[in-house]
Amino acid sequence: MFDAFTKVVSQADARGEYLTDGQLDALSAMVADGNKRMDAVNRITGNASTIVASAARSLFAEQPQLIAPGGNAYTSRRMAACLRDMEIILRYVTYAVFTGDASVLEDRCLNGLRETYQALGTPGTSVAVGVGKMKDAAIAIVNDRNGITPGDCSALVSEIAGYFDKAAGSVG
Ligand code: PEB
Repeated sequence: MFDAFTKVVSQADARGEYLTDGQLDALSAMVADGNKRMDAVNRITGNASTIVASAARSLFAEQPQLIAPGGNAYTSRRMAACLRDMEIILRYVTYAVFTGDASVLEDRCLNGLRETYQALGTPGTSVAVGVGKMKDAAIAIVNDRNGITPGDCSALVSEIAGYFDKAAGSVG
């Protein structure tokens, strides 16, 4: 598991080289914008159950077969497993946003997840749609201009979007 700092150190060490100016500049910019990153993590974490619930509601409205008898989220046991899975994925996305690196998400959550869903007979494409809906909800919350000092968060938001896309792409 890497963060943005240990990732570049590991890459540099593999080549036996010092950090480059470009790497130092990129990490320095990340530190300078650290408050935005922490605010984003805080907002997503603080609204996690709303993000999961609204994404799940919208997924089931679009794909009602999931909650119909015989569906993959039918009976409260499977529904609970589904909501839990979405919450787990969202939690790992917040770790990736915090560390500025996808490796924690990849290693501890996404690695083998497609195969797990195949073995369970759970439609990964539907999970991917749910993750996409969490992405939209999370980004709307991060981009909310209320109660903050407004600034340019476009780079951070596209980084966050990338983590959700990575999660969706690895199951769908
Ligand atoms: C992954 N999900 C399920 C299981 C596992 C995971 C390992 C099997 C064991 C169990 O039921 O608990 N666990 C989960 C995860 C990590 C982990 C992400 C990462 C670290 O450790 N059903 C739907 C939707 C979708 C869904 C499409 C969006 O209709 C999910 C939610 N996951 C779902 C369901 C089950 C499941 C298990 C329904 C139960 C499947 C079953 O028992 O039939």
